[in-house]
Amino acid sequence: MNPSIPFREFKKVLVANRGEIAVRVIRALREEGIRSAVIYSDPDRRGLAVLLADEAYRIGPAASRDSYLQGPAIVELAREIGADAIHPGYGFLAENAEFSELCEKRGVSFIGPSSAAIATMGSKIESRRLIAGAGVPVVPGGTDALETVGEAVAFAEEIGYPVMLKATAGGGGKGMRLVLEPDGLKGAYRAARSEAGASFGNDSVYMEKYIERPRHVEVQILGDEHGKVVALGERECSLQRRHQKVVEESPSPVVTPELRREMCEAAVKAARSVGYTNAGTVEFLLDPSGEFYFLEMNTRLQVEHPVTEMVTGLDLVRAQLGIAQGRALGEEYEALQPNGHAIEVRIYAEDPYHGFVPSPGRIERLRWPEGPGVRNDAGVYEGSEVSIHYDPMLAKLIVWGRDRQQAMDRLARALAELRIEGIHTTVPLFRALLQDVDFVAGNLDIGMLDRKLAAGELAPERHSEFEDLAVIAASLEHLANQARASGSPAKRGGRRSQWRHAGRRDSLRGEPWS
Ligand code: MV4
Repeated sequence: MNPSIPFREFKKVLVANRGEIAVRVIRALREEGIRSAVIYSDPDRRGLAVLLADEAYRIGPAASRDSYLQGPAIVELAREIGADAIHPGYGFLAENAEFSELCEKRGVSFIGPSSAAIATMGSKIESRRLIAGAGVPVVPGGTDALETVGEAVAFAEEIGYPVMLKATAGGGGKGMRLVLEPDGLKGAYRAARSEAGASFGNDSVYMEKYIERPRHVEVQILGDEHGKVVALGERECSLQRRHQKVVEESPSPVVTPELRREMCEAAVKAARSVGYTNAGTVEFLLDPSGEFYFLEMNTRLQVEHPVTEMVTGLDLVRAQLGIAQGRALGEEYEALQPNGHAIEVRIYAEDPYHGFVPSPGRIERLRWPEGPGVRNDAGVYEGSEVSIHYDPMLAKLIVWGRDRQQAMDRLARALAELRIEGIHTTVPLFRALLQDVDFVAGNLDIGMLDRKLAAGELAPERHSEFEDLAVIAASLEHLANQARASGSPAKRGGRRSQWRHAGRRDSLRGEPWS
């Protein structure tokens, strides 16, 4: 321990988030013996996080900008209630350098990296420069903004088509344009600049060589305030729909121990280059030839952190709390090799077979899967109202197995147990994915899900043919009975269909509510 870094014991922490991640943090706080407080907006008053926290405070109406994004009000609330620290979760204020700075100024610990690290990683060209300088491979391309179309044309000639234009303030695909040929460059340059300006209030763009059919592989890192940085292995997040992750797993089906060592080393170098502390993720594109390139760094705890927890046995929120209190990372964080395999599916309140339209409403019936190797991180319960105001992710279902095959088998079993009624969810899509040869074989890339959906693959599993047969048989018998009844009044009402129960889903498939 570095004695110049004071140990700050947290007695109470304010969770500045909602849904499953607020619940996740509250659980860690209780395990650590730290009092939890949570903020909530009007529609979240009966949220699971409010039920589980020791204290809950209304922060405002539904709209995020009037509630969960009210940085100064949240910091003042933390002071009023005597919270030592704020955990921002992910989204909302988690990667807002101004907010983390305000926390520190007002004497409330921000459970995350320094505001300087957040700001540096928020600039794509600044982070590229710094990280390339640290000897980490970055996607080939520029590290300067392209001020004119002429500069863009000249640079594309230099690096060769196809190229990608990206917003320097970007991330998440906004202000990004793929340009396959010289013809498309001028239009794409203008479009990228105007979209970047509208999205980030900063219209500067730069250019990279386009990497074809890559995988998205990211490395979890932790840094303490004593200069130690560790990498906890990778997550494969290639199954995405329009930049929205859908399935994640660890380890990646294609990362060998040697590649893991290289990627982890690169991630540690990237984190060190900004003096990174707390939990973070270094994202890479892994091309089909096995080359990897730094893409960006996420300066927060990520949605998919549980797959890393399942294969390392660590508790990442506990680690975050320890780091923020000034503790040094112990030996348990070193030289980790993944134990077994974990897969996470994100359950969204969206209809995957109607363009993923949001599906708000009341969860009328809910049965979570349980049993060996199953973890469920949910923000809802039976009776919850799913509102349209926030991210539609309801829960994450995470399974662990000795190897990828057992994890897949457990995922199939868990999905068979799972029932959510009252709203549409992405659950049927996962059942279909488990029938997909490419998914099962781990043949993934970042465009795969969109291609398969566009091609009409991954259609919903048809319900059992037995059910159809039972319905047909029952109808025939009903008609026969009617015919008999009208022919001879003595028999009327005398017979009941033997098919009455056979058509019920529960008699065939174990469904409890038919
Ligand atoms: C790329 C790329 C291919 N080549 N850059 C998308 C989000 C943004 N943060 C970076 N993205 C990409 N950058 C080069 N030079 C492909 C993507 C990309 C992607 C990356 C990660 C995960 C999913 C993705 C889906 C589409 C495109």
